[in-house]
Amino acid sequence: MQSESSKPGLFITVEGVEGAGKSTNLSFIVDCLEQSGIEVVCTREPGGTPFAESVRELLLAPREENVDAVTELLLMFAARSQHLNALIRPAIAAGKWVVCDRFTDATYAYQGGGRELGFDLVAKLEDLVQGDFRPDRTFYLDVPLELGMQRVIARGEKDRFELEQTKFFERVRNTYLSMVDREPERFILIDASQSLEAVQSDVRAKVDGLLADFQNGFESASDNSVKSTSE
Ligand code: T5A
Repeated sequence: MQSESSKPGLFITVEGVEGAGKSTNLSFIVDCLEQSGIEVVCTREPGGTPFAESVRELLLAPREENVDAVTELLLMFAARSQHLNALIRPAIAAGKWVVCDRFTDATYAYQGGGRELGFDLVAKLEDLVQGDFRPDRTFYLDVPLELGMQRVIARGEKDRFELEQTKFFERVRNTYLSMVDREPERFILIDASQSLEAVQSDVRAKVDGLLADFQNGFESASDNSVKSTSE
């Protein structure tokens, strides 16, 4: 549809608790967009560039030493700053759509909610690192914790976050759901407890709607277009 155009691309994120099916559906979203002729950059957080992927390894490796919650929060944003400036912003400015597995909503949910650091500290770092850059649309894949964990366990070894207790993940999911409620214009809520076929049928319908909106002069939930053209 557009590449290297004068029009900036969109920033789409995919969120959910462990095992919600983010990675699986992210590939599906990318396929749907590419079939429509859109040039897509597919990425993830924490990570997305070689340096940020090294920070990801630091963050996810299970370890004996307890990792302080603020240390974890700062590392998430350190990786994000690199990712945003080296990959996401340039791609969007070049007219590509960036589809990202997790972004700052995950920090609100996991560090703000799960680790109980609260929203204010996360919001301060969000402003510092991102200015007013925000996702245009966010797919939130909602799944009951037990079902998500069953899928993770069936897949194999757990990372440092997946070793957390149920209470932690309850806070994470509740934080996500409260954000979905607060920003219905940005979040696209998907019932991810259904069969993969049913989930992808819902995702496909939402992507088609997004493409139609885009063709009819998409109204972004963020201010990225203004930013990326003015930078
Ligand atoms: N984190 C991240 C923070 O704390 N703060 C932050 O700011 C950020 C950015 C890594 C961790 O980092 C934390 C959160 C995370 O704990 P991650 O790499 O996104 O983040 O890791 P996970 O959430 O652990 O990703 P997973 O791979 O475990 O889950 P996905 O991507 O949601 O699930 P997916 O697609 O891999 O599917 C899991 C399995 O379920 C099957 C799939 O085939 C697969 O086997 N599946 C289904 N089966 C039946 N029905 C369906 N509908 C299915 N959908 C998928």
